[in-house]
Amino acid sequence: MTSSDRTPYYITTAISYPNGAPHIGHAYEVIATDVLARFKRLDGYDVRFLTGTDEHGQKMQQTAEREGLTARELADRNAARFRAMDDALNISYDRFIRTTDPDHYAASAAIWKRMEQAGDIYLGTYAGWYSVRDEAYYAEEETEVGEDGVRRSTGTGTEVTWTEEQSYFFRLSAYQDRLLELYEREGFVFPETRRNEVASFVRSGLSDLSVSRTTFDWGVPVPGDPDHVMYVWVDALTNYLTGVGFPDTDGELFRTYWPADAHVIGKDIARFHAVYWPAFLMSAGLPLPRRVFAHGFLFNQGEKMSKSVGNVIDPHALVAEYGLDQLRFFLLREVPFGQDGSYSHDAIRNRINSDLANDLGNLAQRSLSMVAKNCAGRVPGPGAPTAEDRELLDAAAGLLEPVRAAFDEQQFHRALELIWRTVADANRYFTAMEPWKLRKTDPERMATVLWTTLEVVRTVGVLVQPVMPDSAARLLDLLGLPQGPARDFAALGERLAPGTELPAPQGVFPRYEEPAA
Ligand code: ME8
Repeated sequence: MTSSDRTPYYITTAISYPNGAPHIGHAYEVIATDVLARFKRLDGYDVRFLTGTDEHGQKMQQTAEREGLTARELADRNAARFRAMDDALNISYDRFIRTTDPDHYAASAAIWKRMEQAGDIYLGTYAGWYSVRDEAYYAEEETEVGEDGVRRSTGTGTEVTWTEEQSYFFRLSAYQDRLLELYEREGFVFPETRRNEVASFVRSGLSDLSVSRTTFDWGVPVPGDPDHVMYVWVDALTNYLTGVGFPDTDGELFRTYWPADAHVIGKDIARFHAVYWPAFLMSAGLPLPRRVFAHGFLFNQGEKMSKSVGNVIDPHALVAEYGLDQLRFFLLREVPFGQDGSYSHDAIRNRINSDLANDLGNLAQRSLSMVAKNCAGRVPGPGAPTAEDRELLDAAAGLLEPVRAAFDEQQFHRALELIWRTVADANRYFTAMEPWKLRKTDPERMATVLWTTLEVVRTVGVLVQPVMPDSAARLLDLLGLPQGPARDFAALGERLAPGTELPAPQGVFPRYEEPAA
């Protein structure tokens, strides 16, 4: 199949502020998005996957000043760390965008001019509360003064400062009705709780949005007025367009992939993606993304991560401790996507030892080692199936459909739960059939039991590739399944070919052993 035969699917993560090193919350988002991108590729889509860093704004400038660097130096140093994290996490992005990339300046200027031509940009004076930490404006009633006399955002707890300056405004208030209509569209903002939150914010009335700043200069210059830089969220959101070649709307990238199918983001930035972004696009006369998925927050043993508490977890350390695929599996299996989740050493260890080592690892190990010993290391040939064989094979063959449905709603934990139910069935089947006894009494029946079990391992191996790319590849290697199309979801309906020579079996999912004290 050439790429043009396949349905395009454009998926993005939020772009992270590189004002510090990446943490596990960043890793969580990019892993979940990678899993979706890989799933769609295996399911026959022509996927484009964008991730990167959001490098402008006051927060970056202030952090750089504190560290005695220029904003550009800070961005260069930390963007490299985000990219290194993505590579260490096996993230299959097609482009790592930095908002300091030259083509991004061109895209940001172009969307600005379109909004200006639509009559939606005007010059005024901004006076109100601004949170540098959140890079967000808040209405007075969204803030409160704490006992320490400091005014903070009630939603995020970050300090706000009074800001008064000449500013360009975007006529956001004109989009209220069109936005409310948009939220009626099934699944534009997902999950439902976030949609309700965003809709009630919009229903309560929208003010025009200040979209430029004059008190610092680390940003994209406003076309025609270089005293102003764009408000960082205007340029940040535009990254999704830059990633498909905007402003070249006639170009192949743009024509193929825009509008985006999914913007995957955290719940704290739903307002920017579900209110400002569609309004900018409507104003610019561009099609709207199909879905904004807001995931929950990840906490360390239930506690919010913060530099001052000292519980910020470096994703590289978790990979070193538990293994990459183990971490990827844990994050998606443990935390219902969309809800907040927690991770702890015990929870990760338990998932590794029960789901991976005991359940899937054991199923593969015991069937493959019997095949190695008793079937001359070749895929055995099955005889006529019994009712039990058929039931198990049907369960495996029936997995794709509900797993795909769960993925389409980003219910990864549900998809994995379904797959693991079949793994448990297969382990029970294997134990009940006692193939080790059949070896002497009925070798043909033994061959059927082993083949049936390997078929389940193949199906599971193919389906878990998005979540655990390396481990699944090793598992499929052990089954002698050639790389390439035989591992696509379209090939799930095929069967393991009897007689295929198999490599010597090896454990793919080791137990986690506590380091000696
Ligand atoms: O918000 N758990 O950047 P960012 C889960 N530059 N997700 C988390 C998290 C946690 N503990 N902490 C952060 C920005 N995230 C903007 C985005 S997009 C055009 C601009 C998520 O570095 C957060 O919700 O603060 C966001 O989706 C992403 O990490 C980057 O956060």
